[in-house]
Amino acid sequence: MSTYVVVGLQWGDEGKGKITDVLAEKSDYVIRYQGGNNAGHTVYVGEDKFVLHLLPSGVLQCKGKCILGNGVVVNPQAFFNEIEQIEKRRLSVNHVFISSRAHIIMPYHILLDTYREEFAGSPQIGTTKRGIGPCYEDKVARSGIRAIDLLNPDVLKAKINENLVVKNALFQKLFDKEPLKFEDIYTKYLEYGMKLKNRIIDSEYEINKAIKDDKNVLFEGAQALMLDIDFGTYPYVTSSSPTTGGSTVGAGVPPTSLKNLIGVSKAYCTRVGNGAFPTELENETGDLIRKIGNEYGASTGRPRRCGWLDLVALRYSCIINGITHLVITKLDVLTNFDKIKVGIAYRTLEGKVKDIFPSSIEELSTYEVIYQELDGWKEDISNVKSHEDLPISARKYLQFIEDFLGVQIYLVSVGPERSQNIIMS
Ligand code: 2SA
Ligand code: GDP
Ligand code: MG
Repeated sequence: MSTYVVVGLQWGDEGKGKITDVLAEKSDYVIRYQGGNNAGHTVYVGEDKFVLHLLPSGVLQCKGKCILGNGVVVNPQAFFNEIEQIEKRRLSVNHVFISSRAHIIMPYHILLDTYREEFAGSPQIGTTKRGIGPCYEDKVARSGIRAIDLLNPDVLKAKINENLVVKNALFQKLFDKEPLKFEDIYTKYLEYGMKLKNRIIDSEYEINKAIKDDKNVLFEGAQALMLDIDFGTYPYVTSSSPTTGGSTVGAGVPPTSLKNLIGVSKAYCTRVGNGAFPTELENETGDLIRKIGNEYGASTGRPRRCGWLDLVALRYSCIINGITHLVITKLDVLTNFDKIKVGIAYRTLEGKVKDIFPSSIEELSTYEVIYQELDGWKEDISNVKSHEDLPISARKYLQFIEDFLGVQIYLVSVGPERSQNIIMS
């Protein structure tokens, strides 16, 4: 019995949902600790496809409890929609809870996110327009509304009123939009509170007790390190900390309780939204990876930008996260390429070779990527179950990644289904 943290090591969509679902079978708790319904975590159960945005991806397999921790931002309507979807398929959702300290996404957050993306004076981040950034802004500004506030009509009334003074001024003066009406929001969110009443809990005590009692506790990250508010390609990032460390503040557990730090990376790279992507392939090869890998946003349907694996970025990500177990997904997508490239360093304008990921995306944009070319393979690997049965070139590809990063690969995923995995060593 132990603790597990699953995080994305690239720009998201590495297949964290699939891995979390697999690990959830043996978990007593599965806890989301940051982000909100901007996430899109896909889980296949046979032919049946589930895309989870807000609920932990362990919801289908975990027999214990699934919790949205204090670090998550919760859109109540999105929560009910997802609950309903799962209930329709005759699966239980009685084990899903929300931390009383989690912040609530309000209609003005979504509008602000949307208006800003369209406003010439703001950087075009390419957000999911789900109100994530503005909700975290209010949390830090200390004007946010938390799950517990939905259960107290007077507090809710006062907080909505205070917020509307500021938000409506902004909508009218800066964006030339109509103000929002207090009554509409208050009535709706009071109703949400009533419906959520039995699911809102002080989760921190329970999670810490579970860890002390030696239960299996799994923390599920959304997005990824390169989208992290501190360590990602700022400002083209999300507004939370999708690191392993983020789970301590996002679920209320001490750093000493974290044991198995599982980092998930695709065998290549993708990014959705704007911002730096050194190994991006804006050509036929990139289009081919998108087609074979079906690289489209799981929440918004946006086409994902595709490129070769960037080992400089991946090593940076493993260091910040302290990864103990590496998972490589979508290796099957690289089948049939004659040659596969991996980024191993950057060259500056002055011709200097760099092997660290820079803090300035302006500087990064002047770098040229130095690639190592490796042999591809032609054999279908989607049903391979053991490392020895992989083609020699695929094994060499994995070995190259392991050697470069100095982190052991623990699992290789060769297809979207639960069973399409190779456990290494
Ligand atoms: P936001 O909405 O404020 O979090 O957007 C800020 C940046 O973070 C990126 N982001 C994501 N990147 C990859 N996957 C995400 N989830 C969905 C998926 C995305 C989708 O699983 O496919 O459906 O489009 C996700 N969520 C946020 C976002 O693109 C911005 O670059
Ligand atoms: P997440 O956000 O990290 O959970 O990833 P997404 O669900 O957004 O995107 C990953 C996509 O790849 C999903 O459609 C998965 O079903 C799919 N997937 C996961 N692992 C594999 C794999 O090993 N091979 C293939 N071909 N698809 C995979
Ligand atoms: Mg995703």
